[in-house]
Parts: sequence; C-alpha cells; structure tokens
Amino acid sequence: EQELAAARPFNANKASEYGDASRTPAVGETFKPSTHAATGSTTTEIIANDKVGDGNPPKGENATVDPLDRVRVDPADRHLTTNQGVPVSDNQHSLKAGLRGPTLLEDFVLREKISHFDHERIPERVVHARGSAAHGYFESYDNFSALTRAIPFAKKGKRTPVFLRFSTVAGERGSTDTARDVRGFAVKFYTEEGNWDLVGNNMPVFFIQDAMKFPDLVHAAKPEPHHAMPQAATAHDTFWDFASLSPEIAHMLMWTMSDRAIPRSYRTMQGFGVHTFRLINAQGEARFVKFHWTPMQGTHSLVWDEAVRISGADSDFHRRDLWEAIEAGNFPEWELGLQIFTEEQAASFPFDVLDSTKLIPEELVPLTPVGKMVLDRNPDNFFAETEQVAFCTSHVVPGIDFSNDPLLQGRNFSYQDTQLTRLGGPNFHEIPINSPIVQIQNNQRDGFHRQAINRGRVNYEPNSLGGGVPYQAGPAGFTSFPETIAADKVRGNPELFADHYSQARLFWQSQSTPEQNHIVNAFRFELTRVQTPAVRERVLALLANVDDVLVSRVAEGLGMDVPAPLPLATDAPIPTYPPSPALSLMSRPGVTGIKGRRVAVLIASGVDDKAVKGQYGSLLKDGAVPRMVGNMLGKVKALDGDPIDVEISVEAGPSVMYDAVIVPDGDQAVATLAKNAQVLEFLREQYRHGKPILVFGAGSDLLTKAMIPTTLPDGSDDPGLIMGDAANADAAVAAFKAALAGFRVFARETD
Ligand code: HDE
Repeated sequence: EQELAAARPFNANKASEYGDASRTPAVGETFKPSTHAATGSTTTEIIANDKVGDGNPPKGENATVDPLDRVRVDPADRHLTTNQGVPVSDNQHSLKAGLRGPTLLEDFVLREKISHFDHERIPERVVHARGSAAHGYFESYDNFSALTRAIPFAKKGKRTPVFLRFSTVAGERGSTDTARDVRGFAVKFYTEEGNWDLVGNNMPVFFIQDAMKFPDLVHAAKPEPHHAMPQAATAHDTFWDFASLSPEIAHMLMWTMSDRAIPRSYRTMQGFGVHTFRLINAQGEARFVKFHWTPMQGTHSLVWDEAVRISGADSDFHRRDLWEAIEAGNFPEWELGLQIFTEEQAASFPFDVLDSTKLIPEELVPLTPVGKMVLDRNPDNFFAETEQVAFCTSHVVPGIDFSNDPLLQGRNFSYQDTQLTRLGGPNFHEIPINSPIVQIQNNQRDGFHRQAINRGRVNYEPNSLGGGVPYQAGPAGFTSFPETIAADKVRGNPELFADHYSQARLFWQSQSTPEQNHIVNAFRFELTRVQTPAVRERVLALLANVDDVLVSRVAEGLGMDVPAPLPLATDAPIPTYPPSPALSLMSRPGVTGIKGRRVAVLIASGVDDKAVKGQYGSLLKDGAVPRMVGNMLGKVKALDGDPIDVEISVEAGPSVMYDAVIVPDGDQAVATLAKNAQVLEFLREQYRHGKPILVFGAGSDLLTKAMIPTTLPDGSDDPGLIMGDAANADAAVAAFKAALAGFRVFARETD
C-alpha cells in the first residue's frame, strides 16, 4: 500500500486531491477532518499557513483553521499567472495591432482579467446585507448530555469552532453601521456531527407571528420602491403604515424604538435564538429551550444623536470596533444561557411559546448558563468568509430540534432557498466557510460549481456495487422529535397569539427612566419623519393599548391628541406581568470593567505630560483604548520639553468616536485648544452624550469656554464630571475609571 502511494503522481499544491487524502476510505473508515472535498485552485499556490494574523489559535486547536488552510492563498514569491496558470509577461498593456492600433480580441489575458472583474459581485442578502463576522469557539461549562445529545454540550471544557456574523437588517451592503435597526446575531457551530446554525437577533422577539407576512414586513421597511429612499431607516411612511395595521408588532416596536436598536458595539449586545427550540437527549427525552447570549462586556448602547453623527464620522463604526478589539487581543465573550422548560410548563404560561412576538420573562424561567463563546480571530478575506457564509435555520444537529413556531417553520424553507440565488446554486455547502469539519458523504451530485470529485460508479443508496456505502446512520443520526399531531389542516393562529399588547407593556414598564425617555424620543423622531397624519394617528392608537403615559408623551411630542385605542383582537382577559428588571440594559453592566472603552486625551503644546502619560499608561493597563487627540497630527511639546505624538486630530476622530475624555493641565495647551471650535464642540458632545470627563487644573477653563454645566440639571453633583489636581490625581483617575465602567451619565440629558 505504501509503495503504491509513493508511486502515485503527487502535486504538493493539490495534496488533498492526489496525496494520501485521495485514497478511497475502507468501509467504515472515516476521513480526517482536513481531507474532504478539495477546493484549491489549480493555478495558485496553496501555502499551508500555521499562523494567519495575530490572535490565531495554533493549528489543531481550532478545527476551522485546518480545513480552511487547504484554500488559503498567500502572495507567493513568483510571477503572475492567468487563471489557467500561464505566466503573464505584461500586466500593464493590452495586445494591440500596432502601438496606436485597436486592441485585439485575441488578447485572452486581458479578456480573462476584465471578465473576471465584471463578475466579482454577487447579489447582496435581501435582508441583513450589511454584516461583519469573526471566528472563535464555544466552550461548554459541563457535560449537559442529560439535556441534549448535541455534541457541543457533551463534556466540560469541550470547544467547538464557531463563525459569528453580526448584521443590520434593512440597510444595503454599504450602509451605515449605526442605523436604528435590529442586529443579526448568527452563529455557525462546526460540530463533529455537522454544522448547527443558530440564526438569531439582538432582540428576543420579532415583528410578526407567521412567515406569510415576512415579505410584506420587509417591503414596508426597506427603501420605498419608487425612489429608493430612505436607506437603512424605518423612519418613513411605508414602515409605519404597515406597523399601524399589524398590531402584533407592538412588542417588537418597543424593542426597536429602545436603545437596543443602536448598540454601542456588537460586543455589547445580547443575542437571542428568538424561537422556542427543542433539546433532545440520547434517551429521546425532549425539553423546550430558548437560547440567550449575554455579553461579558455588558449591554451598552449609543444615544440617538450620537448614532446619527457616527454615521457621518465612521459608517464602519461597529465593523471597525469588532475588528480592532480582536486584533488587539481583547477577545469579546458571551455566555450562553438556556431557558429550559417542559411542554406542561409551556401549557401553563399566559402566552403561547410558539409565538415569536412573546418572550419568557427570566423571572418565570431563569437562565441556565451552559457555556461561553469567545471570538478570537478575524477573517482573512471579507468576501470569501463574511459574504459567502450561508446561515440556515434548517441546519441543526442531533440533539437540537425545531418547535412548530410558524415563523421558524417558514424560515426553515427561506434560508436554504435564498442561498441558491445568492451563492449561485446547490453546492454552496462546498464553499470553504460553509463546509462542515466532517466529511460529507451522500449521493447528491453535480450542479453549478461542483468542487468534490466523487469517485466510483455508485451514486445511489441502497447499493451493493459500492459495498453498501455510505449507509444510513439509523438511531445514531438526526432523529426528529416524534410529536403526536392530530389536527385539521387550517390557516389561522392559536388563540393566545391574539394578545398583542401585554408584553409590549411589560417591556415598557421594565425600563429605567432614561431608557423610557429614549423610547419616547425614538417614536417622536420616527413619526415626525412620517408624512401622512393618518398613519401617525394610527400608531398612536396602537400605543394607546400599550401604556397611557407612553402614548401621551409621544402624542405630546407630535403636537397631537391621544386618539381612541385600536380595537383589541381578543375578548379574553389580558395577562398582566410584574416588571422584569432583566429586560433593562442597565441590569447587565458586564464583568470586564473598562476593557475596550475608548478614551480621548486632548493634548496641545505645553500640556502637563507627566500626568498625561501616567493616565494614558494606567488606562492601557486596565485594557482601555486611550488616544492622544490634538488639533492636528504631528508632535506637541510637553511642559518638560519632551515631544508627544498626536495620534488623531479632532477633525478625523470627533467626539462620538470615544467613550470618555481627559482634559489635562497646562496653561498654554489649554489656551491653544480653547481657540479651536472643534475642540469645544468635542467637549460639548462628550457632555451631552453622557460621557465621563476627567479634568485637571487649567483644563477647567476649557469646560467653562465650552459652557459645560458643573452640576446636573437638578442641581446635584455630576458623577461623570471629575475635577482633579496634582494632589488628588490618583483618586480622580479612580473615580473616572469607575464612571467609565458605569458607561454614561444619563441624568445630564436635556435633549
Ligand atoms: Fe431572517 N432571513 N428571516 N430572521 N435572518 C435572512 O437569509 C427570513 C428572522 C436573520 O448573517 C435571509 O441568508 C424569513 C428572524 C439573520 O447571513 C432570508 C423570516 C430572525 C440573518 C431570511 C425571517 C432572523 C437573516 C437573507 C420570517 C431572528 C442574517 C439572507 C419567517 C431570530 C444571517 C439569508 C447572516 C437572513 C428570511 C425572520 C435573523 C431571506 C422568511 C425571526 C441574523 O432567508
């Protein structure tokens, strides 16, 4: 056998096709993860890369590294070639009939290059087009096999590679990151029993109850079809027209008008599977489950005015934040918590667990923590990975099963279907980022862009000519929960779906005062943009069923009277809930303190460098990201004569790019900064957006110039405005760090 193998033709660049890996496995033998369908190009050198970028786990530790290595291409020290491997002698000039003559059709080098370029784009996702992703792993806290036979939960410390794509929903591929919108939170687990996609959002409920309504919802939310405006925004008539005529949307509206829709970072968002799923153990016992991802970095959001300004300053704000955090080794982490409940419990709830406009209050079914997810590696190539990744809710593994949620059932069709157009055919599972880490074995064949070279004459099952392989896995394979169903074939909804408002009210009543203020402001903003008064009025009529205070505050903001409430869809008694503190962003401050928070240190010549350098270093030590910000790039001369590099100017890195600011001492520096209107604006915005401000000595003159109040609107002390001097520098920095960990001082808001 060894002699035979040595005698075979061997091409190191195509090892997976001609090397050992190409041997037909004996019956019952499984391929090693790295040996499945080769997708390497014949014309480019594939160089196995042990370390791709900082933060990349060593080979073998993260299984996705191995399979992807077979297709990674790094620039090699050799000449250019065509896609057929032909050396290219001249990459500057096309082939012409004479130097001043026409270009020849014969020029296959030019034609190939231009033609490939012409076809570089694929259709963007119809929703969730704008996204950013990263690799990482999920680590199980324990052996949870009593709950589920899903392999990621099989033992304590077990790591399963994941790829997570975050997204906005409504905007196009190049739209801004900080739009007011839901965020996608889609996780692909590469397990030893196939890929499991948990395709969730950063909000635990959804707009509609039945997949039938999804195209209408999306049409209404997307830019209006006649003029294609507005981009990445629901603040227009068609969305609110649809919303006001679909009362089941009430609960989700509360979430999308809340701060959840403008996260500070992908790293500071919760994620939810939304639907009820089933967990099944090896004994076939099933329980219902809801999936929750909780960020260790805390749940934090922007304020609306800030989100709007960020769109202008850096429309890649969230993409950049995620990328930079991972490059810096500040790996974001989430804990996976499960709400586990039985069918009997579900029957006792005052809502239907198949209704995706309802959540299960954590006070009713608490979260069971089962593991953590760490994102520790940026993709090598945006298109190959982030763009081509295909998440499908129908991708489940043994141990995970669906519920009958009519939204989920519809999704199970949609995701597979949409990839056929987006990725050009039925072989999208062979695209490296989508292929499982286990060998694919079946008799599906051919189709556009087929990569696998299936050998042998047998492409059917059962067979005897191929030795009977591959064969059915039987009970070891995926088995659906054998639910008993005896029912009429109907179109309609279960009764409890008709309660549209009780949980919208629960959400509103569970929010802190600043969060409630932001919800009122968001409704006011969006409805002010709506041009049709009747639509505004109908939204108010909907809100009148949610909460009296809410509707009257929104109506006041629009200069309207509160109309009669919309008629209810049910006569049944409406459930009431005690407030659920877990629904407030404030309830999850996180455990990583100031790690990853961005702090601007304003500098100019004459700055008190000793203090500045000390504070800079101490922030760095705690994992924060300080930046020396000045009037313009270059060096500034410090008090002791040493030069300090300005890292970014106030113009290129305006206030909204930072979570806090330090204004140092130094008469001359303060005088220089005070002459710059952008610096004053910088400080005013830091203040207005509730950000901690640490001021030393003469720096307080800058605050006076910027007309920043020294107390809160109610006259009390501002915990985020910290005045330090040389004598109490340490205490001041400690107070500043505490304020930074607390994130924002919303009591300042007067907008
Ligand atoms: Fe999606 N959704 N969706 N959705 N969705 C898509 O699939 C769809 C829904 C979600 O990063 C599409 O590959 C229907 C709920 C995320 O690639 C499409 C319905 C939730 C992503 C599709 C829903 C989501 C998508 C577009 C109602 C949260 C991005 C491109 C029945 C639990 C995944 C694609 C990524 C993407 C259909 C409702 C989340 C068209 C029909 C509820 C995170 O198939």
